[in-house]
Formats: sequence, structure tokens, C-alpha cells
Amino acid sequence: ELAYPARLNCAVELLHGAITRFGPDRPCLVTDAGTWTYGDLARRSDQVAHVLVADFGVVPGNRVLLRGPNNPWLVATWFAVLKAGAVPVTTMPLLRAGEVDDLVELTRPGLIVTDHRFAADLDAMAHAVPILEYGGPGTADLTARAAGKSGEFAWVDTAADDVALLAPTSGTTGKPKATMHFHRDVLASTDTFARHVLKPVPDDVFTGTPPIGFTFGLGGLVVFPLRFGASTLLIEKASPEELANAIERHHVTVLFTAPTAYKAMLASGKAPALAKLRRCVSAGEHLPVATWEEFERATGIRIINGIGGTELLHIFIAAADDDIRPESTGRVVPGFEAVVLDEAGEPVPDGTPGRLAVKGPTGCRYLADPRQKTYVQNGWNLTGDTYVRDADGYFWYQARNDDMIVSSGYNIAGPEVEQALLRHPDVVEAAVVGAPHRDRGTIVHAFVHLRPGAAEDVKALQDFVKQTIAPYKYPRAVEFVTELPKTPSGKIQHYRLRRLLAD
Ligand code: 3SK
Repeated sequence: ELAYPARLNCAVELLHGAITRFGPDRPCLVTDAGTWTYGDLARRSDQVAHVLVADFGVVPGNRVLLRGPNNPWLVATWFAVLKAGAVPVTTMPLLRAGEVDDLVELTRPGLIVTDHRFAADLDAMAHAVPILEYGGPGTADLTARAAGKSGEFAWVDTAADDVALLAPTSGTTGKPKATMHFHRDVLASTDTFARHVLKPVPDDVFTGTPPIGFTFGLGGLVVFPLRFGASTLLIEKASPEELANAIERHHVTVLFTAPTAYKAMLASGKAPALAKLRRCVSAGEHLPVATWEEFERATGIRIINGIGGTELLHIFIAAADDDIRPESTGRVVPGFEAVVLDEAGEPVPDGTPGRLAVKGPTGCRYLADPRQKTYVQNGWNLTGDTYVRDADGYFWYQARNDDMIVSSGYNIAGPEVEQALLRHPDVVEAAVVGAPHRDRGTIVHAFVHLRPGAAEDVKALQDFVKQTIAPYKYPRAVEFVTELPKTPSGKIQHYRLRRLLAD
């Protein structure tokens, strides 16, 4: 049971708590342009808080929508909003105006704070919300305004269960929801996965690719490093090779990224640079065992696979070090409970596939959304994934609930076919869905992205799958593509592929 004081401002606890324990001069936010110490971040976030309150009238409880790539001013603004007792609405920088508009409709922010390079796009929004830009020229810019403000702000004394964060999730179905998280949830995310599985040390240097607008990135690149007095390298955009080079240049020890990035970094020939990492975390999508094995062979590092969710803020099933059983997602993280349920909501015996349900100290509550009743039942969050739990308490991913394909009477898990395809050296990415078929009802249809220059040989891929898994699972249709539709957080949108085939 995690206990936090009844009055708690998570921003103050994270930032000023670290300063109390480690002093203000420790490196905190690192970029190629320089380093902000913990003291720098405390001062700049106080200055930004003054701008929000004095110049824009932000009051406790207001919502402030944040938009920008991972950089120190975005982090300073996140802390400033919380210090002012307001609620950040973190968004993916790549959302288009229409998508931001949907989130504005849902979350009703009183102000949007945006990186100046992402501002023009917002002109097309239907809702009129005041916009404050940062990082650009001119005296109206947040960075210029902040420079003229005091570096000390009297932060708002919030309650541990006041809402601290609205985190949008488009899921993989397209219609946005926003999850609400309390101040205590933010700390609880550090006292579960981070403390018990990741085990950071103050000398760690974190980095990664997920946007801070996605709770995978917010936790991995801001909340966890600060909670443990470590530093974090913020990268706005990097190819796999540039990411590996940055890891080497900045002596990074902890990496958060998605399965495809691990595979792509190896393909860029950078294994020796990666071998110096201490911890590698993969989430956001199921990690194919082929990628896990290839990475271990090349670097000696056992990737920490995990499943989390915006609904629960971060990772709730994972394993590290000798606890890892390759291909399994791991065991439930201390602090959480997880069960596998049948269609009627009853637990199934170990070894039987069913719907994964989880509860814990970090959620789940949706903002004004009737889907709360569908996704949260009796306090259990239904994640939308089919899993098997074994007798040792390890959870084995089968498919997203809607990725099971029933073809000629066989139940075929799309991800299993994807993993088989991914073992082929020419395959960069693969997505498998059920396609309507006149004679067979449904067939397995694979969308395959090949490495440049590889031959488009359907039969060779089909034969390869037949040799890797039960032959009846092979994709009867193979379509070559140069990219796959993805959510802003990088999850493949199978529903869009299904829709393509239905049309
Ligand atoms: O998708 C996931 O597995 C995830 C992990 C950590 C935090 C957030 C998410 C959505």
C-alpha cells in the first residue's frame, strides 16, 4: 500500500524533493545545446508559473494544453502548470489541428502553450483558445516573458487526490479519450515500475524517443529520472543511427523506446554503442521475441519488456534481469493486480487465454466519458489485450482482443503471424489483419514493409511463415507497403487496415 501526504503537489515533490536530497547543481535536463541543472529547472519553471498566472490569469484547477517536441521548455512548462495548481493536458506534437480541436472540445483548456514551430498549425482550429508560444523570437514569447519574472514562485498547495494530469489516449480505435491522474498517481508510477523493476540510480542518464505528450515518455524521460535524482537527455527527433550516436556521446545508461526502434538501431550497425547501456525498456507495443533475442545477441542486454497504458499512467506488467522469460511480458509489477477474465468477467484458469484486466494505485478514470463503464468494470481496467497467465504468474501476450482472426474454423492470433514475418531478414515491419473472403469467410492478410532493395516475393514470405509457425496460420494475402498507419505514439492502427480491406 503506497501512502502519500494528504497535501501533495507532485511537481514540487519531484523537483524540489530532488534538490533537497541532492542539491541544486546536479545535471537535470541535457540537450546537445547544454545542460540545465535541477536549480535551473526550478528557477525557470517558477518564472514560467509567474507568466501563466500574472500574464494569462491561470488559476488553480484551470487546464493548460501543452504541445511541443521533447525539450527543456516543455518540461519547465509542465512543472510550472502544476506549481500554479493547474492541470497540464499533454498532447502528441504531431497531432493535426483537427485532432487538437477534438482534445480542446474534450478537455476545455483555458490556454494552449505551444512550441513556436507547432503554432501555425493551430490557426485552423475551430475553437478559439488563447495561445502562448515558446522558443521563438519576440517579446510576447514565453521564454522572453519568463526572463523578466522572479525565479521564486509560491507554489499552490494541492491535495494528493486533486487532478494533476489529463492524458489523452486515442487508443487504436481513433476516438480520443482523456484519462485523469491525481498528484499521488504521478508519484505512485515511480514507486511501482520504476522503483521495483527499473531501479534507477542517481548517476543514471536517461533518454528515449517517446514524446513527453505520451505517458510512456512523460514517465520515462521526466518523472522517473527526477524522482531518483538522475539526468535526462532530451532529443527532439532522431533517426535510429542518430539516437545510437547520442546515446554514446552523452553516456546514456537508461533507454526508453519502442520495439521497432530497437530493431532499427541494430540494423544501423550501432550495437557496440548500445552495449554500454545499463537498462533498455520497451513498451507501447508488443516486443517481438525475435527483436529481444537479436538485441541480446548483439549487445548482451536483456530488454525490459513491459505493458502499460495511459489509463494506468505507466507500466504494470514487466520483468528485468534474471526474472525475464523471453517472449513473456513479465509479472505484475508490485503495487498492481492483474487477472485474465473470460467474456462473462470471471477469472479463467492459468494457461487459458482471456481478457487482461488490471487495477492499481495510478488509475483508471476517464474524463466525462460514457466508455468508463465499458473499459473499467468492478474497479478493473480492461486493457483490450488477450493474455495467458502461467502457473508462475508470467503473462504471455496473445493479441489485441480485436486482433484474433477466425479463418476456416481456426483461431489465429494476428501478432503471432506478425512475429513470424518479422523473423525474416527482409521484413522491417508487418501488420496482420483478417480480410473478408468469399469462400473462406476470413483470411489472414499481411501488410509488409520490406527493407530497401528487397525483392517482393510473396511465396517466399508465405513459405517462411509456414516453416516458422503452424502452416495453417500463413498469410494467404500479402501486400507490400512503404509505411503502416500508426497512432502518434507509434502503435499500428490495425483498424485502419481492416477498414481498407472492407471498402
Ligand atoms: O502502451 C504501453 O504499453 C504504455 C506503456 C507505458 C506508458 C503508457 C503506455 C500507453
